[in-house]
Amino acid sequence: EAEGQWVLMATGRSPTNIAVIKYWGKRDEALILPINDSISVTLDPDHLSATTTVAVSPSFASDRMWLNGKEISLSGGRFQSCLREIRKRARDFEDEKKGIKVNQADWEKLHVHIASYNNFPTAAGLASSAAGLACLVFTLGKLMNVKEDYGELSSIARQGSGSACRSIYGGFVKWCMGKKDDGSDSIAVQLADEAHWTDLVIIIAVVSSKQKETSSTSGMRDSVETSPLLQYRAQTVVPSRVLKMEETIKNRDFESFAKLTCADSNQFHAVCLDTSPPIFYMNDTSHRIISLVEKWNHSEGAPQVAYTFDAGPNAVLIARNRKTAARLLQKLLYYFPPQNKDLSSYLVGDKSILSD
Ligand code: 2P0
Repeated sequence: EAEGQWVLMATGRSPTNIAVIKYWGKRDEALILPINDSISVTLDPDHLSATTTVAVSPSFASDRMWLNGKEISLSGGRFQSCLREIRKRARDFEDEKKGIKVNQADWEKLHVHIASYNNFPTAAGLASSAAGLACLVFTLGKLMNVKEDYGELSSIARQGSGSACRSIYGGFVKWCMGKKDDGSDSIAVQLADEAHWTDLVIIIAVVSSKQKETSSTSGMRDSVETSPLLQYRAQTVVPSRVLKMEETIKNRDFESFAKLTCADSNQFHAVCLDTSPPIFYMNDTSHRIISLVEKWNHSEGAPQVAYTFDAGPNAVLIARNRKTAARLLQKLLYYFPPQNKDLSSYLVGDKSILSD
């Protein structure tokens, strides 16, 4: 190889995360600073994850990115923020065997090529920005020999997409809204790792695979500007709910976990309705799934399944254990047989529960 024609590469994988206490509303649009804390559970990386390879070479003429094999524009401010923040923290790198040496200052001039894949159908209408941006930041950091801790990486991922900061860790994660104007304390922390509560099984029922009509970014902007309920939620409801949820997770208290998770999902969608013009993310099928779970939980005398819905109609169902998950799957397949194209089911979790 001619001198200067080397390529350095790094590959990483990040799963998506599902919020059980929702983030909805920013106090700073550019830095992506939220108006309340949020808590999420990160999925197993075998399902719903992004895999990203980043390469750097003196022969690259510009920064470029491919998503699922198709080139996409890198001109957006959010991508540029993540690239800039990682480049700022890049360190000297040397591979003596290959004779490659990159000084701190060189990273500013070198261009990157990024290839990212999602291991789930993009058409399934499931959020992918959280996994994608977390993965991009983490992998770029590895490539550029960044030594910052995970909290710092989470605050960089946050500038790509708010919810991405929570995908830096596995297990249960809290995004602390922070107090500062520069966002340096708006970071994610791990509440419990992925080995803490392994009984839980998550099933995602794809109600519609259509692209959502209102993006999260513009939806939450409208809510901040018009919803009185959002102010009440952020200032009065979420702070105490976050404390309760932290206790609940620590104690693996499913009953309390399910109550808080369902209540928070419902309040988030109430905020959407309280927005002008109102935002409808759930549809009739979503509502029927809620009724099914509520009735079942009531008839059992204690919650068996928690539901939560994000900025779309798909149901994320969290079963207390594998046995319950198998029963849930049976009910879903009975009440929502997946013959209709709009009602196909996409299952996340241990596939073997089907044969239990
Ligand atoms: C969450 N959602 O906490 C909430 C619940 C959707 C509903 O975070 O503008 O894609 O990139 O910060 O992170 C979706 O919003 O929005 C989201 P930006 P993001 O998971």
